[in-house]
Amino acid sequence: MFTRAIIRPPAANFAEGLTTVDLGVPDYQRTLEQHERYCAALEQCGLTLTRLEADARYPDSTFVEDTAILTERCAILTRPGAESRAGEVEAMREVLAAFYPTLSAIVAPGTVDGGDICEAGEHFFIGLSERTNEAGAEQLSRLLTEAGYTSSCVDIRGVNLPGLLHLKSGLSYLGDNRLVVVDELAAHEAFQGYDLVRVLPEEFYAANCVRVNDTVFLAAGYPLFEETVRRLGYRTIALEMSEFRKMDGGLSCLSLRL
Ligand code: CIR
Repeated sequence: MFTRAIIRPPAANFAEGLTTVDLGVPDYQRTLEQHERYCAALEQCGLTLTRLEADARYPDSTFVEDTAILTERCAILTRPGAESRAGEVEAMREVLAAFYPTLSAIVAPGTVDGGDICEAGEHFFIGLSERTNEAGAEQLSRLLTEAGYTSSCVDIRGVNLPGLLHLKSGLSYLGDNRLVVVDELAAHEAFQGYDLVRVLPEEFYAANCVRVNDTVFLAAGYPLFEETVRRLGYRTIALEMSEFRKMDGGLSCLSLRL
């Protein structure tokens, strides 16, 4: 059960962040509205929010998930793979110190973005990507092992799917041994033994969804996927994500849940 989430609203220069997709410039007002609805949905699920100040020094800093990996037993500060985001971690250190007695950290030459780390109960999938390198994955794997978890790597660097910035852009864990996965990743050996919920190619953005206690948050506008999740018995909340998508962001990256 999550009881809390950490969020940071987008700053006025949000549109100056990094992106690999060509979907236009986000509208700031709409971005704020979408973010506020996301926060309201978290509160509706019973979570208490730690609302950080918008930070214009880092236009991507609303994507707080990339700065840390939070588990029931440990918290690990990342070392983001994009230089423009490196400074985001320091601020998160202070915030997390209030909730965790000790914090571990990924160190150079390792890089890890939280968006590449998919928790699946006692197991963690670690994406190797443009942001998360082998050294970072090894450090993280060791820290997770020390905490009693297992992990495996999934290399997405050769996968040809525009918008697949992080592993979790194409993979989510619903609980109940169920993984949501895009076609391009479905055959990976790491996912054997799980029930796979496939996302159709035309709806691939929907693969980044988040189970928040008894509810699955999903991106609005992907009706087939939403229907699939409902039929599996989950309550759903569909959230408009158009402005975050323009900056390669998904639902999971807008909060750190604990
Ligand atoms: C970036 O390129 O770092 C941001 N524009 C998007 C980060 C999205 N984070 C995530 O999916 N975990």
